[in-house]
Amino acid sequence: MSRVILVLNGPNLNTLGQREPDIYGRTSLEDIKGLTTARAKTHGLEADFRQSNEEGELVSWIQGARTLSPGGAAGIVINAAAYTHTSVAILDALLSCGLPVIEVHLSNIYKREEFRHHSFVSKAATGVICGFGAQGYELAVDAMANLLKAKTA
Ligand code: CA2
Repeated sequence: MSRVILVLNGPNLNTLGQREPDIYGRTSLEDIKGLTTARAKTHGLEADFRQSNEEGELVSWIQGARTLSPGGAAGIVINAAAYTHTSVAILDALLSCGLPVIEVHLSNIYKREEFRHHSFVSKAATGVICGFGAQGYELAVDAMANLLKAKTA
């Protein structure tokens, strides 16, 4: 089985650490990439960490996950950011990708505005981690490693 986890990040997360630190913390996305990659390594996994501000690009990456070079991705961790609450296109791509999906959010979306309480992504996810800041990505990698272990056992 592939040892690659595709870690996808949606719009505006590239500016993380620069604004609204009370909500999103001071850690940059580059820092989170480092934490995620290191955590994946402890499980013998590789994190393919990406960010896009474009919905279509995220959809294309999800569509390509199974055929990702060299052996395809084993699972997807996704923080779709604002597209979480709006994108049927991302939901449809996740539903048809045939891979385990874990949804992650830095903030606790249920403590925030009502419009953030609904997630399209959740309908395709095995589980959701939110409210733990950057640590949520490490927790998501741990959870994915367990899912993949259970699959091969
Ligand atoms: O908590 C999360 O991880 C979110 O996915 C972040 C999204 C938000 O729309 C979701 O409701 C919850 C926003 C990402 C915006 O990123 C920023 C980066 C720096 C400063 C402000 C926002």
